[in-house]
Amino acid sequence: MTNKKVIDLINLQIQREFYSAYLYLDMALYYDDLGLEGFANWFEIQAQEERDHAIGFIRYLQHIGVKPELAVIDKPTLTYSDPREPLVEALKHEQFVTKSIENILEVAQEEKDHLSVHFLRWYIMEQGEEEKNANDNITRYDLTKGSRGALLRIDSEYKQRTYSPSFPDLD
Ligand code: OFO
Repeated sequence: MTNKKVIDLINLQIQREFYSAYLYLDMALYYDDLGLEGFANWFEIQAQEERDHAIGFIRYLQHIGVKPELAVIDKPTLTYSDPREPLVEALKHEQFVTKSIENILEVAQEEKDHLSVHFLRWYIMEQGEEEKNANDNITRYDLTKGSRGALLRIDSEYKQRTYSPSFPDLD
């Protein structure tokens, strides 16, 4: 059966996923301001995916008959001095989120909350992909070695990224 400790952690995770969306939207605004519309697009779509992750947790609580609790979302306060910095901060943030979800999974395992354990596996896999993407973004940026032309080529590629819903399956 589902368990109060797990439910509290999921409510906290809802807030963290919405904060992720807010953080990535802030990064999108930073890039847009620099004229790097492709990077802005990439992060705006990432923000949409993070919102989906929050909604995924909300739907799960509803699925088990629990009313989700929405908390205050902090204002993103990071400032950046060059276009590489948001990429590094995004990777650090994903590593933080991975640890947060792993913690929920571990508590669910300890509490023998098998339904939550099963549900959370989707998020563990998703985090693996998100950390890889964040790492790849840094690697690709570093390959430009300061060439504006190379940066603009990546930017136009990132402009092609399109949104596809990112929800766990509840059926
Ligand atoms: Fe919600 O996956 Fe990133 O943080």
